[in-house]
Amino acid sequence: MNTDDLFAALDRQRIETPSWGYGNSGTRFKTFAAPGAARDVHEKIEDAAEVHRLTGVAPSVALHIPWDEVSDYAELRRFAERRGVTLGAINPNVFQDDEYRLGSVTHPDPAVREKALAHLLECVEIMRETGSRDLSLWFADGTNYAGQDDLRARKRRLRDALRVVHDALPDGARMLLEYKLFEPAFYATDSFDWGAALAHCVAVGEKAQVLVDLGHHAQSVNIEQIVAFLLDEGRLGGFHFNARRYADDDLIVGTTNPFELYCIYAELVAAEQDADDTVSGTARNVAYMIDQSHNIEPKVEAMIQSVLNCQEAYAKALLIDRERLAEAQSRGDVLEAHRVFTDAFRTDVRPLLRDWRRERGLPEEPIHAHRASGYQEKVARERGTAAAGGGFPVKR
Ligand code: PSV
Ligand code: MN
Repeated sequence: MNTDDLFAALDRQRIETPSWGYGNSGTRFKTFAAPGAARDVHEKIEDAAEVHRLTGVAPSVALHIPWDEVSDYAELRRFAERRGVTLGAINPNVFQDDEYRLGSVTHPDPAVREKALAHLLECVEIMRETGSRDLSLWFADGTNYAGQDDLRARKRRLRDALRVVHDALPDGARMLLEYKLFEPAFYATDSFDWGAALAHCVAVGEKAQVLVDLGHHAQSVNIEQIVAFLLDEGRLGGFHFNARRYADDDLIVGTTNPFELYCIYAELVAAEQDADDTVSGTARNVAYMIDQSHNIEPKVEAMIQSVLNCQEAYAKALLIDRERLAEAQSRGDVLEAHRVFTDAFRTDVRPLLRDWRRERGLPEEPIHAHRASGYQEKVARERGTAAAGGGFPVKR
């Protein structure tokens, strides 16, 4: 790919950041209070705008409802737009209320299912006001013990709810169904893997697509193959980027396994260039989102780093010599194909990205620029240190 095409592709790249990555968050052991951490949705949007100002590729911020609940979403939208960002995916929350102890839309009690469904539909209404295209659905629903509930009944309850939500979506909107192997349910999670999520999406309709969260698989699962499969089916809707070493660690994307991130982007780039319109159209419409919680690291800097890691992985994937790769593959030349594929991964794209940024009036080194800007010190001064929750009950 020549530099012009490469830069044009980099211009099109978008990475959405999550409102919840800017506030205090923690583990079940402790939430540390970070000076300057965003205390409400307005401050989260300001932080997201700062990440976009420095990187140029993070123009939207995802909301989690009710964490980011406001009385006037149209006003929130204007607030965001005045700061140069838009409101992105709406993430309903059907996992925090006491009623959801045995599940939300798959709960054995129809009254609880109705409550959960009402919240999902409320989020569809919010999408209309925020101008959001995507509803990201994640269900903590599941069981902890064999025999606890009827697995097929739970599958059907989930399907019924998804169908209602699907049919309520405005034109042009989508619902993205996330899956997760385990946690918080430890015996059986109702939306447990990509295949089940795909089956639900195909059954409920065209506006339903699968969302891949990098932290939601068993160890050593080949995520890029899942990505390739879903793209080819026209059903890959979005990503939740993060890094994991053990489970759903929600660390900074591209840190523990940069090669995996590269392989994923390699599939996405290949699909973008596919001759089949459904495949290329699907690839071009993927919602790239970060889903991380920053527990010990400075939050805005962590988000900038995350965005840059995605940008680097994408730039490398764009550099793959596709012709040479196809040639080697068709000759059955195993190692030449692997070399061509990994050559791009080994390329240092940082000088190229510095050029791309300079040409666009962005700081060549966004992390340095952020550190030099005094933003962190300013928000620490203005916002102070918000009290943070404690995790487990304190031992006496
Ligand atoms: C669940 O682990 C998840 O990945 C879902 O996307 C949630 O909405 C998000 O994390 C934040 O809790
Ligand atoms: Mn997620």
